[in-house]
Amino acid sequence: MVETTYDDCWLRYDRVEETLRAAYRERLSHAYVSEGAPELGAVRAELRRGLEGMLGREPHLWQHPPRSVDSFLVIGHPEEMRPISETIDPEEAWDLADGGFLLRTVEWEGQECTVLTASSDRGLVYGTFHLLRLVATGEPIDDLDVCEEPANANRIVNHWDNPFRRSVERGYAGQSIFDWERLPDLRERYFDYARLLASVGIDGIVPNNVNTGIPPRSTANDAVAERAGWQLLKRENLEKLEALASVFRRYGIRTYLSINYAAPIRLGGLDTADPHDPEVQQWWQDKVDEIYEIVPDFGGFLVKADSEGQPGPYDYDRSHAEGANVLGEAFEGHDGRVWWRAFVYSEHDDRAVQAYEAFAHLDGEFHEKVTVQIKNGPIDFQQREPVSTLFGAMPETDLGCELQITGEYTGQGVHPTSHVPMWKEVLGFDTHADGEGTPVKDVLTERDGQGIAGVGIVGEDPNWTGNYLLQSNLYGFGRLCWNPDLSTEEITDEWVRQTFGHDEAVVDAVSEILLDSWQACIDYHTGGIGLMHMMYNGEKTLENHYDPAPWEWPEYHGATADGIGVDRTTDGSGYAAQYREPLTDFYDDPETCPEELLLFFHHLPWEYELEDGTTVIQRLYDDLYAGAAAVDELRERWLALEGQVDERRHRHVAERFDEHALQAKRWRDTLCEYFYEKSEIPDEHGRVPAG
Ligand code: GCW
Repeated sequence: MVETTYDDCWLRYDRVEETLRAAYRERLSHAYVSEGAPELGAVRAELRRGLEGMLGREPHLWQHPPRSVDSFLVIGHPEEMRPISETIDPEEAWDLADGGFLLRTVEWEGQECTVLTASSDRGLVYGTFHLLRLVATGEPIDDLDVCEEPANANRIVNHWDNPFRRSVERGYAGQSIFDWERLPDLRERYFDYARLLASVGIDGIVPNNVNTGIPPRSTANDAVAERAGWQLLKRENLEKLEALASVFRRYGIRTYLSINYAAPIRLGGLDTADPHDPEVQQWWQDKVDEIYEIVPDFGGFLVKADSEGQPGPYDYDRSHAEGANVLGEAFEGHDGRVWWRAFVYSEHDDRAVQAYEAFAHLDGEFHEKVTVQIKNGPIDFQQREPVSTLFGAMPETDLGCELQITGEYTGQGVHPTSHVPMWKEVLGFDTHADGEGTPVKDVLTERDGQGIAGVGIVGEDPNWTGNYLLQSNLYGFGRLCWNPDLSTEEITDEWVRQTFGHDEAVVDAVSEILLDSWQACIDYHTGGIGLMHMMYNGEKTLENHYDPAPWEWPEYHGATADGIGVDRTTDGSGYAAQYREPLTDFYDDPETCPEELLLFFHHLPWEYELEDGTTVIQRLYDDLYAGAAAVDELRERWLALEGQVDERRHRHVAERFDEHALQAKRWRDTLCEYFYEKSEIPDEHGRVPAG
């Protein structure tokens, strides 16, 4: 297991400045840590590694309270050890939500103790990472009184990794890290990935693609079928899954599986997968029981059904609720559940309305073991979308939100686009589900069966995420799931300091690059006022989604000789009518509809005047130019860091910026020329070539 060629990301544990070191050593050189659960092994190992790196020596680990020192760290459950039971009210600690922890400086028998306690083993893991983060970011730890609980009960990464083949759908960081061929043999990399996830509070992992019949759109042959994701439900593969689960379990992370709805036929030999068929019901029940015999803390199933060629209940004229509930029932009596995706669309004039049409009327009909997992927007992880209407439409259903950590539409590992500000916007959006003041983040945190899922970003690349700067999206995803009230600036600052150190010039420059990257990405990909989905699709087997091609999907931008945008108002496709009032009125009227979403909701004349007097066409030109210019500026800021950031990382990111700057101009020019062709209205500033 010798593999040390990949990056530590934000867990670098670089030596802290000398002036601060003594104070940390005083508190952390001696640690009395509970034993027992595997998570506590992870706690001890992380303390050794982190403190050795940051303070220059490993802590001394004690089996009892050390009496010869002034100060020590103590980690364990409430009531478990005297320095904890005699200083912390056990109720306070036992009452914490799963994963929550208390970190407090107390005095005990004349000694100063830093106490970390939690109601669960994973809480102790999170608390340990929190403490190490305080040291890494240079925060004082002399007088701690921290009480943290995760806002979202479930914080899951969904890998779109194709087992055995090791390709990653929408992955831009190399092959899948999961080597199913070799499992149950374990790789050091699994442990390090688990550390990265746990350090930001992620508690679940789905290691295989939701497209379980990969490649879904090509002809299946036997060799392909043998290596497809649906095969993971076979006993021999469940044993491999348990090996993987044993690693993640150590860090408090539960393992799930994406499953294929036709598994009773493909694996069970039945002639139907109809959810009303008693044999099908029995098959799922037996399968779930079998999984729990092998993986005792199994998290559950993730299901893509009746979407993009995957089988589902529609094959039997059953609804999504009927389809999901047969699986939900199989989880009764087990501590796991079903995450049923609402990503469905078909031939229809406006794809945006479809998920709502398929799901909203089923509110209240889903089994209590089912969560409906909704993408943040109604289209598909675009650079900016309105927030999905479903979040405000299903109060009786456990809802989960699906975000994309990987950058399918935001530069594919080349452009360092931070998704954190986008996610903040989504989570803060007021659905009005329960009157004014019902933001998405509150809709997701009402019950234990809810939470946030993020489509994974890591691969075999030494930098994990295809671009060093994009590690910040994995970091930010976890931090926001844990606490959606953290600001983009706070999260960015934490990440930069742990990843690049504390040199203020570097911290400022890297932070500014990340903070400005999303707006730039929107501007050069869309023109900033609500257009989207103008990318190239390419050959059916090699969907590119990276290059500009506005002519490929005209229905998404609606450009004609008379204007641009798509009428999704109540009188148009009706998407706006799916919101709660007053949102419907707000979006229906172009005067109140926010400019950044204007052309998503309205088809407007090219010379429609915006608030500042600019016309729609001129604004598109201007924003496309501004976006490409902003990328040049981001690139300059990065280049200026030469010599201040280590050569390897500097060069790697600089190379990607070269490509980024070119690609932003390609988008700008392609879209400008296309809009000119349609509108025949020249750019006031003469930048767009006429014809
Ligand atoms: O965004 C689209 C992607 C597909 C993906 C699908 C989904 C996993 O282009 O690659 O398939 O969404 O979310 O199911």
